[in-house]
Amino acid sequence: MLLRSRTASQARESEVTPRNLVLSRRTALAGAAAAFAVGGIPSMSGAAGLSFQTTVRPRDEKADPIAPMKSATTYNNFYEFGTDKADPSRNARALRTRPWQVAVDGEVVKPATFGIEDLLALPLEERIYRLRCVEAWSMVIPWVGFPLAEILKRVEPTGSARYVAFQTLHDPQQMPGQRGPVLQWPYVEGLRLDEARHPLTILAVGMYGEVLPNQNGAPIRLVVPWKYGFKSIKSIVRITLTRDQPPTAWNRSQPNEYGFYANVNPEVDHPRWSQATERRVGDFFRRKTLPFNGYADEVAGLYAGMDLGKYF
Ligand SMILES: Nc1nc2c(c(=O)[nH]1)N[C@H]1C(S)=C(S)[C@@H](COP(=O)(O)O)O[C@H]1N2
Ligand SMILES: [Mo]
Repeated sequence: MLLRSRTASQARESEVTPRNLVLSRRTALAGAAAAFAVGGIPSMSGAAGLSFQTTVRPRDEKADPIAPMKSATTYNNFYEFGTDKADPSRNARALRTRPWQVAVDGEVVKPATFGIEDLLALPLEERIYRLRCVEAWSMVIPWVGFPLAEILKRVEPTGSARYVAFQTLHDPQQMPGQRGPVLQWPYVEGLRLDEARHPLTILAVGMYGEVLPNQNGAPIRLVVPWKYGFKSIKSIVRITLTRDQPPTAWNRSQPNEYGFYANVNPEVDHPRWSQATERRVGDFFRRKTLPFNGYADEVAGLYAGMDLGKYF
């Protein structure tokens, strides 16, 4: 299968480990995720799990440990649930993630609406990626998901499709942040079609072997590891293939600070602070920020000939 061979070659420098993990998260029980429980380790009563076959770590980061799950689930940006880092873990608890559907439409031959159960039934992989926030902090997180390309293939983009637009749920009743004007709601994001099809671009449905916590974008969110974290839009309900570059939430709000591309670039500072270094959450010392967040070997070719100072 095409997807598998791509993953294998891309994993040249990687650690590829077959394994199954069992989840303990109680929220999984209510939903269809329970159907994918791995039989193996019935240690916790009612344990439900995501099963995945491979772990892919695109760069060698052996000296670069995975963030404690506690940090990744309590230090969040998800403005629909408040602007403080601690707000999403408190306020997203009640988000209803079942039933959930993702509509895929626009410049496609076969528009389709996927139930979250259909998406969880796709072959899942663990991807250990750095997430680098534009605020100059970062974490290494083990996501569980599948390549976005897998969905795009199914809907068959037309010859006119050049971009992919994403939209978060808009429900001010459930998302108190949407009752205020901090951003124009719903949160929207976009990628060029070749970026969206790149094998590093995934839709994540889990992290740390568990079903995605609400504060991290349950039940399904984008992860684009070579771009600033704001590109990795959470709690997605719509994916639209377009001819023209779609609007993005942060670009719409402060266009001189947040560009469409948002490739991690230590040489292009944010107008109000440097992007040359970053602080790994939990660390004391800062470290150098790497071009494309360390994934230049994989993705720099997508931007050959482009002035990345202009297209920031
Ligand atoms: N819908 C939505 N998606 C979002 C955000 C948001 O506020 N709303 N914040 C973004 C930002 S700025 C970052 S850094 C990452 C944080 O992801 P994490 O909380 O899982 O680490 O989510 C991104 N996705
Ligand atoms: Mo961010």
